[in-house]
Amino acid sequence: MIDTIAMSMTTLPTIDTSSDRLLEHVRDPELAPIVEAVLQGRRIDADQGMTLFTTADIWTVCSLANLVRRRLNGDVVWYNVNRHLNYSNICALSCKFCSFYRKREQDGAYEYSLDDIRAEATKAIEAGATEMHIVGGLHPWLPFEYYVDMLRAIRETAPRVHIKAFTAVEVVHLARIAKRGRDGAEGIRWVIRELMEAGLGSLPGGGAEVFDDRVHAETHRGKITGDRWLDVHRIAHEEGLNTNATMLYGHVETFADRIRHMQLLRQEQDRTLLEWARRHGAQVQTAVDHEGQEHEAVILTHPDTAESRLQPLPSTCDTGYYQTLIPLPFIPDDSELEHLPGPMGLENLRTMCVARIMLDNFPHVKAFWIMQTLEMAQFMLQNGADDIDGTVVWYDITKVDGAGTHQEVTQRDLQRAAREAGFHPVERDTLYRPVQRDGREWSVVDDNCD
Ligand code: V47
Repeated sequence: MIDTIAMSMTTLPTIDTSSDRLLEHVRDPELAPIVEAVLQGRRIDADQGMTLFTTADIWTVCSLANLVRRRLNGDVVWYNVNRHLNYSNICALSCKFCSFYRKREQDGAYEYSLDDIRAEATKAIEAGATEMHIVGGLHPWLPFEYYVDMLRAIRETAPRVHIKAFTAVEVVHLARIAKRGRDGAEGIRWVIRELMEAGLGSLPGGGAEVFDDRVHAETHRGKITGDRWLDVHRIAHEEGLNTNATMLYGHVETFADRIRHMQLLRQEQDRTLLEWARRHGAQVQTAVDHEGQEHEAVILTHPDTAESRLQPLPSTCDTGYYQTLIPLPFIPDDSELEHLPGPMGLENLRTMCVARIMLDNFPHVKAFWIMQTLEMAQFMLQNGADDIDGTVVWYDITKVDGAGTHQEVTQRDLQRAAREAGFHPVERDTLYRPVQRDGREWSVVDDNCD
């Protein structure tokens, strides 16, 4: 098997992913129907997803992911100029995979004051950032007003910077501390509206972990369950916010759990796209899946090619949807699950590929370079991913290979990484609109939302 993989690696660049010639290179016969389905733009099911995880013919899996990636994003690699801000690591939860959280009395516990936050917003402007990505622990004592004031302070200091903030679990926590109910949808909706009023522009994808009750009980008991996470994002979409989704893999979950996670996200996105299509009078067709079951699918016609197939939404502003999936490899260091090995390179690559193939209705899949390393992210760009996140600067949640919290790359590094991988780098804003830049000055090319 090792020989086969080594051989395939040398032949990879010659595989023509744009036609049925891909079929000629398939070494595992079980993959043939999957290749046919993907070539024809048909959706694959859970069993087929499992085959992608278990086949020895990983290079066919890579080629398929590349095919889907190129259909959706051509030869573009998206990146942004952003700042991650982790406002506090004090957390009421003790998730076993997490090395970030501290209890208040513990060494290293911190929380940002509003002045600290203003200072971060000023630094973001000085660096020409278009986005601040803000998440933190579930702080037991900070009042709801702290979060609203945080957004307002950023809005005042850096009015043009998009605020992507608060994972679903933080949103539920805010509903609790604002005494808007523990679990009701109305409390969540109220919180999201208040935060939007104060400047919130989108929700990041964090905290999804793996949507499975066994994994929940074993690694992050006490955190919201997968159902609740999906509810929060559904409400955010209804309120017009775009969101992302993560999948934290490589710990105690199984391949089947990963596939189920992807299926749930795909199902949710279908629902959102359908809603959007109805609202916009887009074509909604009855499609037949591989088992002969009829279901409704949103068939959007590509404006340039007039080709009709399931398409991601254009970047409209009135309906929220999932923009990006970010597969996050579990990094064991300093966590309670430190005894686990964590996933390695090929496992990370394959998971990225399977995500790209399964989630045919997600416009983007991100190789978060902080967790994947920039070198591995380059390889992933050739195998499903179309985004590498941004310049980042400070990142507290995980550290790869002994890195400190200062983890920064320049725009030039990101552009070089994309070009070296054979792609055309395009700076984007948080909503994937291309950005034009002259040093610190920037503008959105197609700005029809503000
Ligand atoms: O929510 C925690 C995960 C997430 C570990 O939306 C860990 O664009 C690996 O959500 N090993 C935060 N992962 C990161 C995140 C994110 C990153 C980049 C872009 C976006 C986006 C979102 O990191 C947490 C948690 O799920 N995490 N501990 C760990 N030991």
